[in-house]
Amino acid sequence: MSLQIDILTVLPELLESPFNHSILKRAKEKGLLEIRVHHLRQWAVNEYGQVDDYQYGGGAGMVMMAEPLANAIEALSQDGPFEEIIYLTPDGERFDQRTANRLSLKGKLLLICGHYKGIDQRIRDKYVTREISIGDYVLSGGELAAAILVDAIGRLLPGVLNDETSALFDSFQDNLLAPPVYSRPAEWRGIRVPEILLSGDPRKIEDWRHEQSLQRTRQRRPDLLEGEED
Ligand code: 6GU
Repeated sequence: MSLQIDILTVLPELLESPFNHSILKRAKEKGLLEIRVHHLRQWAVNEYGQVDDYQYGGGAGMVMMAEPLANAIEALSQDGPFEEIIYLTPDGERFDQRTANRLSLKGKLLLICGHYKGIDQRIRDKYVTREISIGDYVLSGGELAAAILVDAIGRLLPGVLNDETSALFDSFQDNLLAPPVYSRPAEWRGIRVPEILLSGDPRKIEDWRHEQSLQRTRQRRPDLLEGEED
């Protein structure tokens, strides 16, 4: 199983480097993940490279025009249809681990990065299958949000993570935050690592970690436990 992600943007420079490091770099090298960034200007309607225009009804801010987006979507669909066409926008559904898990099971995705006042509503109605926001704040464009989606989804692809980095131990994978972690030395500036972690007793350690996770989640994110606390 591998995943191809096409990204449509007016700022391809912003997406040049985020996928060339660490886990995502390895995913690409292993052939599990392919990312293709496309400049929307290739599908501009005139020789000036125009892809945006004033909005009907008046008001400040430009709108990304329907025609370049439609041409881009249709051209990029030539070598096989997209399973999801995702528009990144602050008025989309909030991105979470569950959505990341689901999208990691797909084979071909298109991400459309919005800019200015967003994209012409007719493109949303005709092509977009899903609208996603990464949180309740406004970014100046969808590119950084797209990078976050690709990272969260790409690391979940089977074969990307090894046992040590396994997603099974992530915060959120079981609706709990991760427990605290420690490395050497056992005593640093007079502060000791919790003794249980030095005990060598895997069951006790697992219980302790689970308890710490629960405690952290109750304190910081009680919303995650709603309807789950036993
Ligand atoms: Cl996906 N785009 C923009 N422009 N702002 C955001 C967002 C997306 N998610 C949260 N804020």
